[in-house]
Amino acid sequence: MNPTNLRNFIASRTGKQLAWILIISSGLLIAFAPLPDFSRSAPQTHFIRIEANKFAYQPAQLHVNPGDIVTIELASTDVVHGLYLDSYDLAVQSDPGQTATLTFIADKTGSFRFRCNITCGALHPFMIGKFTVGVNQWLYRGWSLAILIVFGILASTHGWRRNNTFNIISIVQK
Ligand SMILES: [Cu+2]
Repeated sequence: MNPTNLRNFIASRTGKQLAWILIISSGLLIAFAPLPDFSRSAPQTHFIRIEANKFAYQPAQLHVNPGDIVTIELASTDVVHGLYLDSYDLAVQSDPGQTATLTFIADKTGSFRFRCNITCGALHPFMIGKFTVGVNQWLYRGWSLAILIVFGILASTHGWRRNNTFNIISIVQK
């Protein structure tokens, strides 16, 4: 579309129509545009100490980038606990007051459960954590879309006329 056509197209719309076109196209952009790949940076080394006691891990949420080298140091503070990482099929176990380490490359992306694999008491099945590899794209996209929706609702309830502060037509025509 050349500049004259674009100008005619814009002039033939009302401010409100333009606002919706703008909002809908931003929405599509947020939902489908590729995000920069943060994981391309050089692999990092993580040393993560996880304390295990009945019936929780501390921390219970881990996040690394794909390709990172991860060492988990499991430290049990009460009874024997284990840590089994789903999908990676890796396990480590630590005796009371002792530590045990597990080193691996985070070469599978996604969110994986880790769980205690040593029966340690009544609530043992609930002793779980989450290991995430990679950028959680949907989190960013979800938040951006939510903000856009609020913006859209505000725009439609307050009206969006040619003389408003948000005067897209005069901005474009200048
Ligand atoms: Cu356990």
